[in-house]
Amino acid sequence: ASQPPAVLIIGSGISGIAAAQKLYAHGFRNLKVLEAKGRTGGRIWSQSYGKGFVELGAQWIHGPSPGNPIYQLALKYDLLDPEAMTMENQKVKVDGHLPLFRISYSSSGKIVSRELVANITELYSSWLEQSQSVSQKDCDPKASVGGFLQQKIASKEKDWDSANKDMKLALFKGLLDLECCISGTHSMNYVALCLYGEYTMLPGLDCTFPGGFESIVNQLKSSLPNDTILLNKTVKTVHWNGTFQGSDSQMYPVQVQCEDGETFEADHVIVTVSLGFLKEKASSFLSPALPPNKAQAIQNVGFGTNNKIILEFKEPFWDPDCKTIQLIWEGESPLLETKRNMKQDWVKKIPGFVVLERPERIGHMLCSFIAGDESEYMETLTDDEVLSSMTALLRQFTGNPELPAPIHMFRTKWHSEPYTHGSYSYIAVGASGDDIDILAQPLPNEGAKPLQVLFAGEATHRSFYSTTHGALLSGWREAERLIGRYQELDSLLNKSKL
Ligand code: 6YU
Repeated sequence: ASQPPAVLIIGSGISGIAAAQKLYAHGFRNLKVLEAKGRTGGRIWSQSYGKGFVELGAQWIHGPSPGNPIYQLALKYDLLDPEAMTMENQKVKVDGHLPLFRISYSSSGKIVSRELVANITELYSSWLEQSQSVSQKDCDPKASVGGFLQQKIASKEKDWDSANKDMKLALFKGLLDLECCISGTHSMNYVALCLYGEYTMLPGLDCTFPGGFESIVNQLKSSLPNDTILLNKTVKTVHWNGTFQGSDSQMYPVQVQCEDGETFEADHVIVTVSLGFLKEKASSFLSPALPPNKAQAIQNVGFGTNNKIILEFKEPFWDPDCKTIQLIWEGESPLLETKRNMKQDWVKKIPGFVVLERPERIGHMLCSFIAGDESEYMETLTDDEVLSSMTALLRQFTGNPELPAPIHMFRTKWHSEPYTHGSYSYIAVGASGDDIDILAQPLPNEGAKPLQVLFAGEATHRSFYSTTHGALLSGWREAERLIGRYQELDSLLNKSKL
């Protein structure tokens, strides 16, 4: 009897686990997942705290509706709160519109008029929507989303009277900084305008997992035998297009070499490491090296940093119905190039805070996001330095020098995480949507031993890149590629028997 194919999956994020779960369900029994870290989940990382969880990575199901497989699985496994499961919730069309911040403070410690904030947010959202529907045909490939929005702002600026012109510009700057967090980039000037519409937004009001985002990873994992996933197994090099003898004396085209010296032979390897890791290590990670078009696509597609700084307060200083707090830096403008003194000014990139849900379980928490170079600079500071900057920031904006300091802080360092090296991907100026498809192409695609190295992970999904649902679908896609290949082989075999 022929041997069952040996499949290795590198990485136990949602894409790797999803690939393993699908392959196992289709009868693939010679299966291992190699994970560099001491935990599974990758960029889904729920830290237990108090009686609940704090999300250090993915937080919301983006677009919880029938087209979202994360949502479908969460329903199947009963992982959501009842409100998140209503039809009403699933039908909300957000279309990328930013929710209006509940309260907006300026850097001089004043509350900014709600009407002004609403007008600017509305204008901004309508331009952002336009940027998502720019026709690819007439679009300058060098154009950026930031440039498009700056042009719109500049064209309106002339009509603004001097009374609140500076505040309007500062508001736009804050919204652009927020957009940097959403896109995981230093500047929206890096994000390609022509392809901005490729990212598909699903309907539904974003929701969270009461038992942590990791509960979905754990559900998928539970269908696999315990010895499938090997933790603390860092892959150094994937040797492919070779002939390697396995411990069972069979010959295999691929050998995976780990940092600890252990080797694994396989017929197929599914690589799910982040694009950030590939950007750093692609030249030594695969041998023979990647074909030039794939190496180029790895460079072209963007991958930036978005971090969280989560603060716990003994008592909330915000109202019970407050869900978000906006920070507006007076004097900042999206039309001026800012060269920051990082030490002093890194906090200026923080657009605001989200009030975390379920305070009865985790305490009174505010979560801020920070993207780009300032975010990477923040990673180099000590906890004490970050905490004291955040305390000073909140005292300045609330105008209350006595505001009690947070009692606890979590902050992420996604750029310094060696096995992620950033947060998530975006389509950078100079990249094309085809680059994402090139990232997803298996090696080799044809020949006597095809599909030796396959690629999954969020950055390989053309319309849902940067999300957990994109990552999950990419894992299933590569599993199905292998399943299809063996179904083809089986039917050929059966025909030849007739
Ligand atoms: C979402 C959200 N969300 C916030 C933050 C982050 C992300 N995302 P993994 O990296 O998980 O797995 C690879 C594994 O491989 C990993 O375990 C490694 O340790 C391992 N590995 C690496 N090298 C190895 C080696 N050599 N050997 C062995 N193992 C190795 N997504 O749906 N909702 O709210 C957020 C957020 C701070 C960091 C997010 C969110 C992104 C997801 O977390 C991410 O895509 C997936 O988890 C990745 O899974 P994976 O399996 O691919 O890799 C218009 C337009 C704009 C477009 N953007 C829209 C915005 C969407 C993004 N939203 C983000 C917002 C938040 C808050």
